[in-house]
Amino acid sequence: MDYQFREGFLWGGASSGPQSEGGWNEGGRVPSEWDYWFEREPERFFRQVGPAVTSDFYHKYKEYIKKMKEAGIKSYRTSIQWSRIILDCEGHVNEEGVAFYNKIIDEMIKNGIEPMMCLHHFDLPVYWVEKGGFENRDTAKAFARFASVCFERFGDRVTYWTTFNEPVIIPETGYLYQRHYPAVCDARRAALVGFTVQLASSLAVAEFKKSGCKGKIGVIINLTPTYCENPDDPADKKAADTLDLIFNRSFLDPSVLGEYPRELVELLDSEGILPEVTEEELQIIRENRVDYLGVNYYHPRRARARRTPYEGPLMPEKYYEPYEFAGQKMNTSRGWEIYEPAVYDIAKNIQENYGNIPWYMSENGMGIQDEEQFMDGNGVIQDDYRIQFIKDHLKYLHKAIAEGANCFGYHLWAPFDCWSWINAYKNRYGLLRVDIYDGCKITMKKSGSWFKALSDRNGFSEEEI
Ligand code: BGP
Repeated sequence: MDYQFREGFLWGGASSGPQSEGGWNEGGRVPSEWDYWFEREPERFFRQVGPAVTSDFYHKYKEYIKKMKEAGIKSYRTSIQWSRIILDCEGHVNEEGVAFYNKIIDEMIKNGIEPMMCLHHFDLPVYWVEKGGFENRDTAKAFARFASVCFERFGDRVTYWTTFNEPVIIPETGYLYQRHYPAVCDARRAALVGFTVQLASSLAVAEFKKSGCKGKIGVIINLTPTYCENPDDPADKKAADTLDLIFNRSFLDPSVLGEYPRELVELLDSEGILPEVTEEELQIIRENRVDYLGVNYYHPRRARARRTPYEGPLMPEKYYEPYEFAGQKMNTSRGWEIYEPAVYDIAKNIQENYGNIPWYMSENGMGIQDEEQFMDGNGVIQDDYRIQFIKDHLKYLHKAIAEGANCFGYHLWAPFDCWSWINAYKNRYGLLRVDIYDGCKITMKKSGSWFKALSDRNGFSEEEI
């Protein structure tokens, strides 16, 4: 075996409640921001496919869990939808929602799959959206109460918890780039939302510590390394460092170190958008650091100093411009660069600057448009490109681990095709194909069989595919 990983390495996959379950108005669930937004602006969603059914995991969870096992998934991260568990701002618990997550957790365990549960995957219940979402500190406190209900009800069987998935996406795409609700561009509101989300995460960590649960609490951060065009040019370097502050360190530092980077505070202050915070809130963040990290990685960011003055509303673009270079490898379906060495750079950064905290790769994957073009005569998607993508990233992870990186697992996004927010089913990521026009029929792709061999043997050889 050329690339052998240690015994017990977590091979698995990730999805989320809103992207997989469907059953949007069943079992007492109340609407989330996605149901609300789709009802108002369906044209924003690819082919107007909304969140009501997604991959129908709500009804077909037994079949999905069985097929995931067949594809070598030994741990599965999904999210508990707040809108399934808590009915209103007063915090009334929906017992039918609790029963649903009890069923899926038990089914995973029965099939030898470790359940890893995340508490927020971009899915705020409407009753909090209407109260200002994460611009309102009450939303943060309510999130912590929801978290404590989950620890109490499921904490006897779930070892790995995470507060938020990609917390930076909430201010970034909802309040700057307009790809999530409320789709506004307002840096002041984005900064406030960013702080409140961090506070919510830290408050949930505090609840976990109080709960006496035996597991671990973490957060999932999308670490997107920024590479600058000319590292010897101080202006280019500064552009990259500024993006690192905004997109990575804004949640990584408070979550792991308990402190915001001084340079980030100065930057927000110089723009006049530093949120007002209390000493008590900063203390909550200081005292409630995570036990471990999930790291999502898809693509790097390329930045250099601006060649032209920036005009427009305050955005990260004020501080940089992107660049492309000859030979840049792209996943043209998704429009994302593929750059595997970043996995090694991320691992080194955690090892050297974040106390080598335990972490796992919680998302990595390749979304392909019109994937049926790769279906063979037997109905099997021949996704050699996905196998190659996984192998090429694992090689760098393997190298980092050999040098001491504290990484304990690799999760693919996603075990089965799922709904991708406004992109709906445009890009397919799964080891298992889901035919959304045929009752969500599930079939194994070539990558599913390959992943099973990878997970069984804890590694792979270079030449095999
Ligand atoms: C991550 C999210 C996932 C998933 C994935 C793939 O950022 O955590 O929810 O959607 O990206 O990206 P996309 O769905 O935009 O193609």
